[in-house]
Amino acid sequence: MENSDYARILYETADLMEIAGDDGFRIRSYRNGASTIEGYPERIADILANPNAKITDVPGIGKGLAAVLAEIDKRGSCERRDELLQKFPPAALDFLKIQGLGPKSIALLFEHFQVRTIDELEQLCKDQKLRTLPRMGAKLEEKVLRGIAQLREHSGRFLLNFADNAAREMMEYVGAIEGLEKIEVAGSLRRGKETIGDVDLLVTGGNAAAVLERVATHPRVREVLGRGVNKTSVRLGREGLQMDVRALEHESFGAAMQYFTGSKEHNIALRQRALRMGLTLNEYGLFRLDDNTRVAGETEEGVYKALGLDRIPPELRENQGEIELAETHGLPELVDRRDIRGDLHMHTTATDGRATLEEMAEAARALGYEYVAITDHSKALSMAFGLDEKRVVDFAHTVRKINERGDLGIHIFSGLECDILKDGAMDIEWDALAELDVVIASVHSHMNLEPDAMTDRLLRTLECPHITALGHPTGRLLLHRDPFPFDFDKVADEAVKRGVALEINGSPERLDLGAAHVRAAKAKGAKFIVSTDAHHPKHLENMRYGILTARRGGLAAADILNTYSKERFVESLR
Ligand code: DGT
Ligand code: CA
Ligand code: CA
Ligand code: ZN
Repeated sequence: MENSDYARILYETADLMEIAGDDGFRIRSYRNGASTIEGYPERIADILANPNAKITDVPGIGKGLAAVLAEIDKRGSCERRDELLQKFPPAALDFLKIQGLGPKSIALLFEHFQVRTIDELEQLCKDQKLRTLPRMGAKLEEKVLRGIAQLREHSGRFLLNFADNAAREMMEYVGAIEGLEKIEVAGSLRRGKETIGDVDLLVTGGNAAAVLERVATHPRVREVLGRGVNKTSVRLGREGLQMDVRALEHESFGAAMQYFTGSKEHNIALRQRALRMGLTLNEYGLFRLDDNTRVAGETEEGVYKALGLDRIPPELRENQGEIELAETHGLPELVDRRDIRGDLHMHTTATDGRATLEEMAEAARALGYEYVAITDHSKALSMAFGLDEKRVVDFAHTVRKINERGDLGIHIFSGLECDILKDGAMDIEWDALAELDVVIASVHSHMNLEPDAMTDRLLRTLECPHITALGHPTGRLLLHRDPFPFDFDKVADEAVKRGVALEINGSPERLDLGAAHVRAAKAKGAKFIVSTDAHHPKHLENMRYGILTARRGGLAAADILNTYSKERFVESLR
């Protein structure tokens, strides 16, 4: 079990306890414990397994939680969770995933209606029954209906990093087989889509039967869904991620990569193009219609070339004009991970990060970066012990000294992730912001304003002359919270006019901006930063997901400020 598994079970239990009306202090201790474990650098499973380590040495884990963690370690649940799952209908955990429906409302629902399933809850809303309960109204009914629709849309999809890690694990496991020539990721994961339905892997070389056999024996396999001569499908772990592994002949590997990378829409357009050229395209190759001769198939590039196209990067294969561009050699030169010279959004122990400035700097240096900006939270985030004006100014001063000493081997920019207040004002006085190199302005509260009010709020924010970038501009949390509604075009236009960059936040829970917004903003001439919002040194590696999103949005290195050299980046700051 990973730390995120322990954390999830603790959060769930806390939610169930809240529905049950348990003691608030106990609920908080579960949530605090979960939050600590989520960001804890060591594996909880290792600590529990090590007789010389004490789990109560982890901050926030007392004797009570220690016992709970040991139980979770043993059987994936704990006593209180089991009791409550007995007491409430099995769908209680799904109810908690409905946006806009908190534990208190769920408790009321269970008390007054015999709702057992999401379908029944949906019917209650449609029958306008929710509004008969205290503090519930027509608005909540609408919200719950929307929440249910979203839940259905989200169910069965996974975050990009989760699918990515599972794919890497399997590739390493299968890669050990002798004679294996290639094992590659295809499908939406290769296209870098923000959420993944299932993982598609393709292999060639070696003994196909042995490869497919080995897939089924991976320790995380929970269920073998299908087993054929060319394909094995498995379901992994308690989360149930599906993985399809296909074995192919060397000569058709390229065609199969093309076919199984998709997207479906891209493939349909490509097949139509083939037909117009007297060719037929399938997962085995590109063939002439008249005499069935093979024209291409061994490599993907060969398939595109035979269709009169430049090779289209997987991230652009969504049938959004990329085929036309490939025909006229007009595809953009997409940004590459190696173009990135620094990360401009990260937190430290000064607020809610888990590592010191020095540790973050060292990790960034190890990634080969020239510079980083340290951007801790501002005071509105009091839970995170956000910086006030005095601490902001002191911090700018400290960073100047650090750079003069120059002993960290990397340039530090003093920064701040400054909260945007409800009315659009900055959480920190402009004079203090002026001392900093990099200011990221972000919304962390009041996300349910009316769209017009939210637009006005962001337009007012952009009046501040010290902002470098708008942080995670739509506020979405993938599979969890939709973007807050506002007039994106208006805000992006204003950002362009004022020379404020837009962030592509590479945290896999966010990927915000998403590809469609990136594309639209680029068309307006916007500049971007791609950053990780790291709260731990290992999060710096999430740059990879930010880059995938930037590529899906069609960005080149020149569109992104943190591909610039330090000197040029400084010049670009207003
Ligand atoms: P996902 O798994 O929902 O995140 O998205 P994909 O794109 O990975 O979809 P998946 O796993 O169903 O199929 C993998 C690729 O296989 C897909 O991107 C394109 C290709 N493919 C699947 N079904 C069809 C089809 O009916 N027609 C065509 N042309 N291609 C298909
Ligand atoms: Ca897939
Ligand atoms: Ca699939
Ligand atoms: Zn933030």
